[in-house]
This record gives sequence, structure tokens and C-alpha cells, in this order.
Amino acid sequence: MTDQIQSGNTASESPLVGVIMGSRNDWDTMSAACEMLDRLGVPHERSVVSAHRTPERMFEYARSAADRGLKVIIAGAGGAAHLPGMVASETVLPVIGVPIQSRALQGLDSLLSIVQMPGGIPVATMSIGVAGAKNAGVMAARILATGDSDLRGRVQAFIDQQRDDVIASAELS
Ligand code: RP5
Repeated sequence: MTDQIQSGNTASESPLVGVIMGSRNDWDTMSAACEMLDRLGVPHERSVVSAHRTPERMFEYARSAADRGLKVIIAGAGGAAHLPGMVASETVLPVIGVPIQSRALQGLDSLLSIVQMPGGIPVATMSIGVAGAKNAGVMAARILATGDSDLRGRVQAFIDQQRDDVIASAELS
């Protein structure tokens, strides 16, 4: 089993967002982040990087991310979810954490592991599960849109589409 998850990017696009997760089993959740990045036209890479099972790989990923051209890292992990915080400790890039919904404690363990960072090492923590992963993709796009007017237009169009969808679905007659 490979630890790289197939990217939808074309070969000419350099990834701006790195999407990592502690286990292949997290992909069902983290794919929602990649779907949003695809929808908003943000090139990204995706792979499995485990804080506990592949710690050297994690540090290498974090230390090389900025020099490789990444601008934002999205990190999902469950249970003793140390990946986002440890990656944040070894990069200057903004790190967005996604708590995976664990079986034993329904993701409360993941949430608390990710959100309770010591002062000075921030992780922007999303909500538990698929909604959190989706929001991580949107948040990464919003961060990048501060310096990219085309992307800003796509983010605005996404917001407008959501509004129109809700208005259309509110017609219950
Ligand atoms: C974490 O442990 C992963 O992020 C995953 O959510 C959790 C369980 O991993 P598996 O045992 O399912 O591979 O590192």
C-alpha cells in the first residue's frame, strides 16, 4: 500500500496546499478537504504522514514544506492526534488541523489533542469530521485568496452558490 494518495492536479501545477493525514483510514474524511480544493481550483498534494508511526517522515515533511513551495498545510489526525501540532512546531506555514472522528471517543479526543496548543505554536482547528475537513479546504483557499484575486473570485462564487442553493431549497411548497 502506497502512502501517497492519488492527486487530481495536472502535472504543470505546483501544489500550494499540502494535505496530510495520520492514517490511510483518515482518507474518507480528508478527501472532503481535497474535494473543496479541487472545486476552488487550488493545486494540492496529499499523503499519509504519521506522527507516531513515521516521525522522521513527519519532521522532513514539515521542515521542507515551505521551501518546496507549499503555502498552507492541512493536517488531519484522530485519537492522540499529535500530527498537526508537531508539524506546526517545525514550519512557518499556517497549519489547519482536522480532528478525525475516532471510534472510541467520537473525535472529542482528536479535537482536544489538536486544539489545546501551547501559546506561540498555533494550529487553526476545525470541527470534528467531514465538515471540519471541508472547512479546512475552504479555509486554505481563503488564506491563499488574500494574495490571489482570481481565487478570491472563485471563493466568492462558491459563497454565492451556497446562498442560492439554500434559498432555492427553502421553497418547500
Ligand atoms: C492516528 O491514529 C490516525 O490519524 C488515525 O485517525 C488513528 C488511527 O489510525 P489507524 O490505526 O486506523 O491507522 O494516527
